[in-house]
Amino acid sequence: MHIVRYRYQGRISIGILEGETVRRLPHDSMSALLALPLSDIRSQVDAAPTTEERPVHDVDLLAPLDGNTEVWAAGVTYLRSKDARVEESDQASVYDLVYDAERAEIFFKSVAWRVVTDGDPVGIRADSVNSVPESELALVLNAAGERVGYLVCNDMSSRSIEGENPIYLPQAKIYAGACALSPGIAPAWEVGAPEALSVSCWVERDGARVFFGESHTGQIKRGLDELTELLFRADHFPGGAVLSTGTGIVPDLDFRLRAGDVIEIEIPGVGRLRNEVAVGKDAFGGG
Ligand code: DO4
Ligand code: MG
Repeated sequence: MHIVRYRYQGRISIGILEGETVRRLPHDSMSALLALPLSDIRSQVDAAPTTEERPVHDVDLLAPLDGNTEVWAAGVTYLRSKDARVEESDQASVYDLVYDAERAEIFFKSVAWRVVTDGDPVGIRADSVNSVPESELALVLNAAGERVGYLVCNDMSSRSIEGENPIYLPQAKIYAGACALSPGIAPAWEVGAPEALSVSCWVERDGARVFFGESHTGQIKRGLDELTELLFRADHFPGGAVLSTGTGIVPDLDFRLRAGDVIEIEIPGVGRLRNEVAVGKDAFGGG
């Protein structure tokens, strides 16, 4: 079962996708649902009415967020990510330090309207010479910071821009098509053990697989509750938040995404993303 946003005959709704059927929930938006306490969300999802049901192939599944729900991300939470930053950067010590520090790295990633989803293009910046996908488990948190569910996130990143100077991080991480989330939120009460999920990522170019990587959420250095507590420590999220937990898969430094590459990321039990790479902001709308 997944909680989804979808368009049917021009109207955007949120609902429950189960098997081949979408059932509409009585909420105007995902951000309105994420404003509620977890117990209310769970009882409304579990008791979704069957009065408005549609076959999933009759609807367009949309990016899962809207309104004031923000996307944040943690970084350098896996050894592979720390090693990859040390390799790409002239300022290697900041990554060694943050990997072991008490305070994790957390950065703003996207407003809801910039998020793309399965089947949409993902972007690389025209001024980036080395861009890669980052395959991540993302937490979906309500306004109270309770864990509602999980998504697959592709934290598209420019290694060359961040590698030049870590202070360029926002430019390496926030641009058109940089944040992809799988379309359905897998409810936390159905996923079971989020520390026991496998993550895989592959890239196809001209029909051939040019990259494959795997990781496991058990390899993460930080606790999921620790990352959530840090995000909520000093701010309010009235429409909830998505917190991507960092990547354990980084291609070797000589791998660079190109226009037309197709990236697939899968976390069994959570979701899947398949996106073609586009270069520059013109492939993406303005809102
Ligand atoms: O420090 C840069 C961010 C790293 C990141 O996004 C990750 O580890 O996933
Ligand atoms: Mg990342």
